[in-house]
Amino acid sequence: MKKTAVITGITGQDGSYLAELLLEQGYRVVGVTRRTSTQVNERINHLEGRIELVSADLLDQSSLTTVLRDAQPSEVYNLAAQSFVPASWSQPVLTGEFTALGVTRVLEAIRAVDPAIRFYQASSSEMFGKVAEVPQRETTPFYPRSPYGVAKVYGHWITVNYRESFGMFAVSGILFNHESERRGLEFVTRKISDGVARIKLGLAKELRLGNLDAQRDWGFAGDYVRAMWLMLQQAQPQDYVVATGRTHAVRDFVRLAFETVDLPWEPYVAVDPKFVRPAEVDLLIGDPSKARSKLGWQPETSFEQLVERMVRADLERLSRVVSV
Ligand code: NAP
Ligand code: G4F
Repeated sequence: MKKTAVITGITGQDGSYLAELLLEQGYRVVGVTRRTSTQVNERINHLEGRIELVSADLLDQSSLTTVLRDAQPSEVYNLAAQSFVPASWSQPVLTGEFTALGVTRVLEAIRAVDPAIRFYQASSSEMFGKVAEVPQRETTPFYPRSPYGVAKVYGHWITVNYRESFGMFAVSGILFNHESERRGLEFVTRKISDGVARIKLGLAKELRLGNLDAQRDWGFAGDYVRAMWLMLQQAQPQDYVVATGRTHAVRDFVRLAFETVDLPWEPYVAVDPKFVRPAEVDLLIGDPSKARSKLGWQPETSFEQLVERMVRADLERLSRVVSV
């Protein structure tokens, strides 16, 4: 019989890649969307007819319980969140409701419907914040630096707590930054790839950014959803760091992105204090050895390949707009 998986956040970057992976694995995929006045499902339009969409919200307990009661999944992937770090300073309470308490609501829905459902929580390297050790691993203490990071620490520990309190198969993937051509335009990598493509096509004259010195361990989202799935196929529920083990400064991403279109970066990039954060996470670099040894997971896309694929995808997309 086909396995059923429920994905919250299916309209997001990771939700779309995970849905593709689970369909390939033969799953029935039920995606949770929230009600909006206009339907913007651009990341999953190509999956129409192959996935089922149901309406629920992380703020609404009964809607989550109803979704699980109706869908009867064996696996739930909680990818939904307010995921943009700067927005967590302007909307800290909402971020706490979605990104922290929302996790408890999904866990409570599982407990009410079927505690045997396996649960994946999208934890984040933002939890390491002002890092206590380099590289960061599963045992590294958390020191979050934004309301988003604080909310993710709550989501992480409530997942551990439900595993220990109720014996649930509830795990967290502590994922380092992962990107793609489906990344939201407000995140730095996509802002750069989109900005570079616009400059190359004569649609923009400059790219305004914040802290160019911040370092991130960037991987490709398509590789990272495989780790999520593998975590739920294990005999024991455990948490894993998912990362490449390499780190690069924002400036390196910028330089490579401009190199892809044969332009120097310096004349086009301006630092704008508007994009500098009240508290920064300076350096993230993960140690993925546990994921490699226990899950057999490793990233397949290099940093250089990631930058190139994102810039080329934006060039292609914007060229189509220009030629219309
Ligand atoms: P994303 O593109 O921002 O997607 C977030 C998803 O959450 C969207 O589908 C959004 O729906 C949904 N959502 C937000 N609030 C909701 C609510 N109240 N009820 C129901 N759905 C709601 O994020 P992503 O990059 O795919 O990341 C997926 C998850 O991994 C997030 O939890 C993120 O915090 C975490 N994470 C991401 C990274 C990364 O580098 N990408 C790293 C570590 C952890 P709408 O389309 O309606 O807005
Ligand atoms: O792309 P970012 O906005 O991602 P950030 O803050 O690292 O968060 C992402 O990764 C987390 C995993 O560690 C996820 F949990 C989270 O949901 C999200 O997906 O910023 C990356 C770095 C920061 O240091 C920021 O200060 O880029 C720097 N940056 C410099 N200029 C900028 C900009 N970030 C943005 N968004 N926009 C800029 O203009």
